[in-house]
Amino acid sequence: MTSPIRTEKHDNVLVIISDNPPVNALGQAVRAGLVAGIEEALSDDSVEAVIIRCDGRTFFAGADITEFGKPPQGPSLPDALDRLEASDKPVVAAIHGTALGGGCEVALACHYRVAVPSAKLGLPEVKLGLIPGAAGTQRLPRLVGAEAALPLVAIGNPIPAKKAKDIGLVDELVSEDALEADAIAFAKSKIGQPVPRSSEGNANQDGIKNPDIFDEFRAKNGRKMRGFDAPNAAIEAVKTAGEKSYEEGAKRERELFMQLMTGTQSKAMRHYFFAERAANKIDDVPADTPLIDIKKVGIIGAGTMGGGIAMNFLSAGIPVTILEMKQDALDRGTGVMRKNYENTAKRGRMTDEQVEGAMGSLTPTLDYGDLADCDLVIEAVYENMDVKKEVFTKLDEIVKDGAILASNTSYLDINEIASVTNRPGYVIGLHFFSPANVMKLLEVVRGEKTRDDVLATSMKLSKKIGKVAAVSGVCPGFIGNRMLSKRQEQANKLILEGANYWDVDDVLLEFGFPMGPFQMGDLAGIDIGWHRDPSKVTTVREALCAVGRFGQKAGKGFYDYDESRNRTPSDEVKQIISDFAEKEGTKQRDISKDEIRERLLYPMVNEGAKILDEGMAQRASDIDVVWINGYGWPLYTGGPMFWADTIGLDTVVAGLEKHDLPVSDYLRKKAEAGKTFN
Ligand code: 3H9
Repeated sequence: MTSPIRTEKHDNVLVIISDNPPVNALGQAVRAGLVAGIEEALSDDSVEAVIIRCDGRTFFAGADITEFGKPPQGPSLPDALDRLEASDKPVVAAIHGTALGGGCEVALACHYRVAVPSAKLGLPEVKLGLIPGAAGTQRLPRLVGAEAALPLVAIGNPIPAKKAKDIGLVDELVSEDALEADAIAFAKSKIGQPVPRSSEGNANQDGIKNPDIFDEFRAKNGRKMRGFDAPNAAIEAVKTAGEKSYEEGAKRERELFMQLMTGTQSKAMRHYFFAERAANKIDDVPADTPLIDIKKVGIIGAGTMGGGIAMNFLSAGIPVTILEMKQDALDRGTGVMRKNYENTAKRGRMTDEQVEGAMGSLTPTLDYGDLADCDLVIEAVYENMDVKKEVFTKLDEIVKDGAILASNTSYLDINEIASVTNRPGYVIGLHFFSPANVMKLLEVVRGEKTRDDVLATSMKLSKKIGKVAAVSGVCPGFIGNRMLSKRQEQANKLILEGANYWDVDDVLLEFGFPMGPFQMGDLAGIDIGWHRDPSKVTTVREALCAVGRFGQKAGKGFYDYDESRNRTPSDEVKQIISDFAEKEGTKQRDISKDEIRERLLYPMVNEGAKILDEGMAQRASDIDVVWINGYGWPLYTGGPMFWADTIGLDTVVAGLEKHDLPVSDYLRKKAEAGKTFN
């Protein structure tokens, strides 16, 4: 097998080049090649400096994740990096693309780092439930200080090259189209000087002078880190860098790394990494399907949903024409969009020019005719089949042939909507989640007649607008809401049978969801869809509305709220629920948190199994992607199907049976055969 690493000599500089597509992951052959390259440089007296760079789209994007969990094959990355750093000849990392994880660590072990301005550097290991190796946790703080290292190591978001230069992670920004030449010139300028080794740096003194920075960091980022094991381990490792020698710190890092690597969280998060990428692929649509060029998008409806959807495209540089029925609704909608953008700018995440650029690409209109030349039109109008059919009939007449017509419906039948058009092949569901400019998930609903190119274009487009897409077949509620309805059904039953509604919420919070169903109800407004007749009470929600408990906006719903929106359980509501249960003839009893958890979550897994059995989801991991990105299922459990695999499908079946809940044949068969979903 040929090595992915080759060397080229330019005068007295040896350039070590990796060519390991697609992302130059640091698999065994690459690590071995790097060590061989450095040995070549050291054994050749005519070589006075070394460059490490990559061919293709990026510098090393990290360790090869597919090797995780398999028996290790030497040289290990830490060993290879120690060999690099030990060189007395200056070694320069020449960075383009994304230097991530082990890739960033290669750069840290080099004596110098130069990068093109478009490059990004980061240590995303925590997103895989891990911490970076010794280079990340021990070398980085010694190079840039503990305070600058903490967010990189414990939160894991990459930073642009310019920021990396500002904190001292990159030494020089070089020309975008002359990386190698500039790196060689830089390396030559360092020949003859003593090499700086980041393992010997002492910038980590800030953490020693002010040990509070670690607790302050924890307090500031507590919400983001809640439930995750890796960030705390990462903070500990960075702290150790200030307290112990490099060797001792590296040893502690290894212990923490191995604990995480063998734990369930990292397994789940690595599952998710590949799940997200698999979800973008459609089994029966060839990867080379020609795509439809989407240069202009039309949105119908400038309400919260339509406006949020439009912002996704505008932010990605795609012009949008947005249609409303009345001028005041149009003005209100576009006003909200501008305000959202301006708030983003205030938080420093957008420049004023970018705000004006995005809003400048928006064309508000009251005239359907203005949608004629759009390549994709998405309707986000009222959820009613007759209204949707009317809209699609009109769109079919007006919008040019070959354009995609999409519905943002969250549960209606896409095939029925498509049937009123003369182009059912061009009709698709694009189900965004609210707030649509923030939530990552896009459920792409494939109708019976949806063409391959329409589907492939939608998947590609989803990536362009920063969404994570998963394909669903046509069924009520698609993947996400269909499973949610099973959880909600049990939540409603549980509180009638005597469970405290706050226990129901707390069980989900403890499991790792950001919110429980009754908190969510209060946030959204309990009166949504209420018939406004206080004398007609057929549900608990109607009983609450009848006494003005409309939710957070009224200061009371399921919970009572103070001015800071802190919630307290309400005796009045508990009484309303028990009165309602009595009226319905439901006997109340004490219900444990274990029962609550099992009855909320197992029916979702069972519904997921049915979705798979019916072919409504391509694969179990797509269901995980939907629930993690659209409904806040905790990432560190890997999603509902992976979680069910982890606890055992036989446990799920036994739990469902214990509570007299239905078990699908598909789930039962898998459990009996000792199989898993993923
Ligand atoms: C680490 O480094 C631990 C060390 O510190 C420990 C030291 C002891 N390995 O995302 P894309 C595949 S942990 C294997 O669609 P993009 C990916 O599955 C690692 N495979 O492209 C996909 O395959 P396919 C820390 C990998 O342009 C293909 O490459 N590093 C890896 O949208 C294209 O990927 C990270 O966590 C990998 N490391 O984004 C970075 N990375 O075509 C992880 C990618 O078969 N990677 N693949 O579906 C990324 O964030 C993105 O892939 C990247 C490119 C931004 C690089």
